[in-house]
Amino acid sequence: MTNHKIIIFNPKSANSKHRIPNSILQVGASVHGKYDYVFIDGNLEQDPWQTIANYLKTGEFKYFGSTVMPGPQLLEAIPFTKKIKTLFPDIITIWGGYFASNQYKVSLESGYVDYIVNGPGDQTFPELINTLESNRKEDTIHIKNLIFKNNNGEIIKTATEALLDQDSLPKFPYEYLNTFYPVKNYLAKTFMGSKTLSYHSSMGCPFSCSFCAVVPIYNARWKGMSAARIYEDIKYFKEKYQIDAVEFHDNNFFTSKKRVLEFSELIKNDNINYWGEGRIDTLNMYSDDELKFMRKAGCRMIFLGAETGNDKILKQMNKGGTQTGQMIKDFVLRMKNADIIPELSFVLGLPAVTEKEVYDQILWDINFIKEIKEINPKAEIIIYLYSPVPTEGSELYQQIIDAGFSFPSTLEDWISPSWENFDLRKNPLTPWLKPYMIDTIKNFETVLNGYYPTASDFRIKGWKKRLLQLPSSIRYKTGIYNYPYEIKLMHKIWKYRQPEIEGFYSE
Ligand code: B12
Ligand code: SF4
Repeated sequence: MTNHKIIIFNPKSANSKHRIPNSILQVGASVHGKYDYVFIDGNLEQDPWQTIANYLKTGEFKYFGSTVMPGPQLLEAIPFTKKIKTLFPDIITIWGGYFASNQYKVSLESGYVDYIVNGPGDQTFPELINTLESNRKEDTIHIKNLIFKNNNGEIIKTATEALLDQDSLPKFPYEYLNTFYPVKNYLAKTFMGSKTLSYHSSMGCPFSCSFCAVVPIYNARWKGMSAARIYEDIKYFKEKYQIDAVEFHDNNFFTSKKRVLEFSELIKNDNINYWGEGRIDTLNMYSDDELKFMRKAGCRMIFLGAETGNDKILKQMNKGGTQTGQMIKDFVLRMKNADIIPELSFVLGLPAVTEKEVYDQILWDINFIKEIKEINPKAEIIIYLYSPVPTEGSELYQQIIDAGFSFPSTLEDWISPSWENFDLRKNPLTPWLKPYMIDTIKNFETVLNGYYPTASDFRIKGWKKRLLQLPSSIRYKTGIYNYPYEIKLMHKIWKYRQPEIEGFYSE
């Protein structure tokens, strides 16, 4: 291979115990054997900028590709890409991932991001490199899933490619990744097992919830690998690295019941626990026996978007399907009987006509969460503050624009501390959500996490758990959530890990 080389970069996404970087592995797979490339994982580098600069100084590289999800990854993706354009202006910069695809305008307007891969890059990326390597820049317009600026400075969004048959995609270059970073270091000890693999087995989601970042990219499309193909990879990791747990990172792992049951059948004798994300109304169509069978096969916990117990708000969110508040309650009981832990995420702080309505709904959902805990105390609760995503054309998006919300107008603004908190859904900066409302939600969340510490942080048990529960139980039962400093202090001392921010606690 005599072509120019490519850097494929995964900006730092968590402070410790890192997961295998599937996004860049899949991008690497798309050019593997065709172009020379290197992986840089910001999670595992002491000084990732130095590593990037050292490669670029060789003069052998022409392309810098970075995956970019919102939140902490921006803290490296933005300044590094900017620096590359200043110090090495001939390098072509290419971004992909959820932030890049959803916030493509601000990314391209920065002047230092040349191309954005909009959604799957499996064909787009190699085609782009081919086109640029053969000096046919004018042909980029024919490459699907691409966004860039033309010579007149206009933003061009090319046609969307149909989702590819996932079994036909090349295998991930795990062995090649191993030459940069030992793959075994990515297999973490979690509450499910001593070596946990993160795996991604499908693209997109068949629904179109108006608050979800998957929708603008996939538009209700979903395609998954077959159970046999998933199992093949898991078998490889079991034989080579002795894994005993898998976390599926799919947006909607349980979309196809047939696939889930086939997979459970294949894995049932392997002693491997698994976790995945799904929808309540989809899983509610599984029978009790099927849920119990999945549990037997290793399914320990399922992440479910409950969002709210209020049917009217579920409609406002365009949740689709058939989910209702009553169904959430019924389903957590079925999960209790099947012995699978439901991990329910709620989205609080949606816009409403009056300030009072916004606050009343928050208090209503807090009560609903308490009802859920009564039905199934093992149910895990994840609370997000509603952060708008640009689902243009949706009623909810129009409502938030009308209420005075707008996204930052420069990439640099995205890394200001307040917008970083927006990404982490800690402070969404939405004009209708007042500081006292955020306090109520945050304080309730602290008390809830004190009274019911997540099972996924397996360090908080025994006396630690009892000590944490002592003040929390009084607060939880009396509804006095204000100033829960004693609980916060214990969380701080024991470095309590919220799974929604950094993934499950792992060692
Ligand atoms: C794993 C994961 C994490 C891990 C990261 C682990 C790691 N390895 O670094 C952790 C737990 C740290 C994490 C955290 C967060 N995450 Co996250 N995460 C994911 C998840 C579940 C999987 C990502 C993945 O590996 N996908 C598999 C790969 C193969 O798919 P892909 O990334 O889409 O890649 C394809 C294309 O996008 C494209 N592509 C991607 N990158 C690139 C780069 C180049 C150069 C090219 C050419 C193409 C390309 O080609 C790929 C192959 O086709 C996604 C959801 C999902 N299913 O993707 C959410 C997701 C990306 N996360 C999300 C969010 C919001 C967060 C948080 C901000 C949430 C929070 N409240 O705290 C935090 C903070 C982020 C941080 N710390 O940086 C959102 C983004 C939403 C949005 N508004 O854009 C998602 C979509 C989940 C969701 N549905 O809400 N996350
Ligand atoms: S079901 Fe989940 S992943 Fe699918 S659109 Fe709704 S929130 Fe997004």
